[in-house]
Amino acid sequence: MEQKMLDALNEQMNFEYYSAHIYLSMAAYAGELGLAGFEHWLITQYEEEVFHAQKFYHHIVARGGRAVIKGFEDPEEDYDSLLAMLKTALEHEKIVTARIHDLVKLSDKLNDYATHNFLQWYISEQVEEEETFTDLIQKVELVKDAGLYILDNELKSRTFTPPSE
Ligand code: OFO
Repeated sequence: MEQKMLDALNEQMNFEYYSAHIYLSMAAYAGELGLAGFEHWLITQYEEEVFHAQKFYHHIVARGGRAVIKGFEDPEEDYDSLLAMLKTALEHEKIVTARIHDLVKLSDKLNDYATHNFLQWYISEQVEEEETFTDLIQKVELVKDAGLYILDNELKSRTFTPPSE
């Protein structure tokens, strides 16, 4: 494999591990909010990202390359809200999609058909990743409105009873 392709694949492998850390940090944030379901869901997302990274690792090794493990910057710890956190996740996935597309372009340019073929899985996966977060954001927004509706109805029943004196 050409060095340029190998470097780019290594970079993406490490970026996938970085994604894993971001989602684990998001899981911890959700857990702190008392949202055990979101925490669980995000830990599952963390596991998926580790899987994505490992697929890169195996492709690099299978092609005779050396997987180079790097560190990455600290993920964010806090968010303004659950919704803000999910929107950050969606933006992150859009970055990943663009990065995968750049890798595909590079594999085309270098006539690296094996890598081109390998990357097809990630193209489909990124469609799913963006769809998943878009759906979740929509659901949280709907539920939030429903919660407001319930609270609004509850407030309608407030009465004032003047103190008897
Ligand atoms: Fe690996 O797809 Fe999300 O980041």
